[in-house]
Amino acid sequence: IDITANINGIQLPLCIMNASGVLCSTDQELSNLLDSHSGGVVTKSCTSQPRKGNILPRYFEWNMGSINSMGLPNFGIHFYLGFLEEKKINKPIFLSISGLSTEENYYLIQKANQSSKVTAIELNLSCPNLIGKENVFGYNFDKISNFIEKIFKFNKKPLGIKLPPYFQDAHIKNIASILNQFPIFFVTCINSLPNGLFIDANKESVVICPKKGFGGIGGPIIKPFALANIRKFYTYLRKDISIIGCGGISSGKDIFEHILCGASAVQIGTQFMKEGVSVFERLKKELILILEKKNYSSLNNFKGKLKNLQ
Ligand code: RRO
Repeated sequence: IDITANINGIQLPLCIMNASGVLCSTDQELSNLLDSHSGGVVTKSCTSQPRKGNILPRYFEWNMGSINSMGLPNFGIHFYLGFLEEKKINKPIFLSISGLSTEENYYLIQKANQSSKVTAIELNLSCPNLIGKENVFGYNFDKISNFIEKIFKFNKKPLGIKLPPYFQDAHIKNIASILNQFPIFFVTCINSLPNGLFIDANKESVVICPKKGFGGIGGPIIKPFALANIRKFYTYLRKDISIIGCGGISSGKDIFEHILCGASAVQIGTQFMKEGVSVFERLKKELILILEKKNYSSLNNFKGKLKNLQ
């Protein structure tokens, strides 16, 4: 059974990889990912300079989900490019970048273009947790088109965009029609649901410190929103823009559902945080079992083929 993935020409040995942000910040974490079954490695979103991020505690998980307000802690782009330079690379590398301004993003993309170790850029337009920069850029419909046009005046690397969840059909149509005008390789959807609030009723308190407890929600409870966004983008995007599904995956069945909606590969966030690098091999086995039962020999047998009633 073939469960490799093809992201618009980028070949992943397995259609399952990590989601940016989770256990992909340090030398040790990235080395562990390179050594794991993960089909690719995406790095923690980086900025031009190192950042400490928000005050602790800034991550909390419960049975149905997770909440985070990390605030983009990272060692800066030069650390990530330096790490890749030193390592033997055995799978596709996605460098996630998340500049705090358009100018910073142009700089980061330029730097990424200079590294032969970066397979593709994942441009994060969906960070929800920046203090003093509350806006999620992916919701700024007016500015996105101009911004992306400028990027493709100089960018030569395969580039994809990490999107926030959208909640209106018209918004997805609008973003898709903008993205369809550019040579984008893939979109990754979705980032965490912004500005959620989890509380501890016993303590009568929030559970994370920054921003009075508000943060991005991930994990099982966001799966329906991830599936909806993947499905709509699959119908509105050009067929040569691949979709990487992210959101609420903790089993092989969840991966099957993402692919049915149109994902070509998937990323694991909250469940990777809970389980560590062994998650990739477990999910691979669970997905293979499902395909065996259904007599499918590759993802293309069912990718995007979700049925409607009647
Ligand atoms: O670092 C974060 O707070 C963070 C980022 Br950049 C992001 O894209 N998504 C998220 O849930 N947290």
